[in-house]
Order: sequence, then C-alpha cells, then structure tokens
Amino acid sequence: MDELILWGRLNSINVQKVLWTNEELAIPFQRIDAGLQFGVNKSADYLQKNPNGLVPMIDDNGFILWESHTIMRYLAKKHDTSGQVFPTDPLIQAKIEQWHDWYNTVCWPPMRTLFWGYVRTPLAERNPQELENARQLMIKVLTILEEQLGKFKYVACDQFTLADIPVALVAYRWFNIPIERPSFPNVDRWYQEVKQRPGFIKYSSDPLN
Ligand SMILES: N[C@@H](CCC(=O)N[C@@H](CS)C(=O)NCC(=O)O)C(=O)O
Repeated sequence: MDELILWGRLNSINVQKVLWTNEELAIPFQRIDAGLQFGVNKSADYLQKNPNGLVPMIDDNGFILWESHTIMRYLAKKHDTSGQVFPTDPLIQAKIEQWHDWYNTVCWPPMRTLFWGYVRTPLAERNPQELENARQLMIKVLTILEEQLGKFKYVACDQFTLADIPVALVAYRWFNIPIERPSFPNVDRWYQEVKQRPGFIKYSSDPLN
C-alpha cells in the first residue's frame, strides 16, 4: 500500500491536528515540509492540488484532500474501525463536526490574533488594544468550553474524540502566552488529561514558534 503523504510544517496548528490524528490511529505517513519559510505551498504544482495554497494537504494514494478537520475525519472514517476517536454513532459524529465548525468560526479567530501577536510579532509592532480585545473574546470562548466540560469529560462527549484535538492545541497556545488568565477549573481538568496523550506530547510544538 502506498504511504500517506502529508504536506505541512511542524509548527502549524492545522498540520498538528493531522499529525496528532495519525498518532492516535497509528497511521503510517511521510511528511513534506511546506508553508512559511519552507515555501512549496505556493508552487504551481501545489496550487494545482490545493488552490488555497495552505497546509495541511494530504495525498492518500492519489486522493488529494485539504482542510484540516475534513482530513482528520476522513482518516478516521478510513482507519478508525473501532470508533476509538470517531465513534460510529451518527449523533456523536455530528457533535464532533459541530465542535470542529465552532473551532473555525468562534474559537480560533481570537486565538489566532493572540498567537500571532505574542509569538510572531516583535514587541514594538504589537497592538495592545487588539490583543486585549482578543483576550476578552477568548475568555468568552473558554466560558463556553468550561460549561461543556462541566457536563462531559471531553469536548464532544465522555470519550476522547477528534473534537478534542483542535481545542487542545488552542489551549496549549492559550496557556503558553504571557497573558492574564481567569480560572476555568473544568478546562484545567480536561487540559491536564489531554496533554498526557502521546500525540500532544509529540506534536504540540514546544516552545511556541
Ligand atoms: N482552514 C484551513 C486553514 C489552513 C491554514 O490556514 N494553514 C496555515 C498554517 S496553520 C497556512 O497554510 N499558512 C500559510 C503558510 O504556512 O505558508 C485548515 O483547517 O486546514
């Protein structure tokens, strides 16, 4: 069987989602560095496969796919026959998809501002008001998560699933930038658990860069 090919640099949150999924499901793959300083993703050949010019992208024996959450769910549908991280119950699957969409529309935008502001922008060029607005929005995001994690052990249900991976990678960024953080006991309890998983330990990219 041809090996799965994954394009993407190790410090990309979207690439880390796929790497962690591969780790959970023991999927063999080869990775090609792409994005930012590595280039590749703006080459004509890459753009023909993914017109967005973004990472991650996979080639699974000729089947090209982009969008990190779609890739994660595709890999699980193909390899996770026992429902280890993508349970077969359609109701749970829908909840996982819901939290993936929530990540894209609600959770990541303010965290992206904070991450780029504190990690990838020199001090003199930072916009303090923009960063404070994003911090306030993240507090709203975490309040939603706090309530959910008061009802369930993990993000989508009482089992670790693909819904936890993107949110845990956001939590890693939240807990590792120099900001004031209110206490969220349920989020803390959950984060202490998910950060023990081999996929997090291997790929969460320490230190942030
Ligand atoms: N919605 C896309 C977003 C992909 C994305 O924004 N990727 C970033 C890296 S995290 C990227 O390719 N940036 C350009 C680059 O690295 O050159 C996904 O979930 O895969």
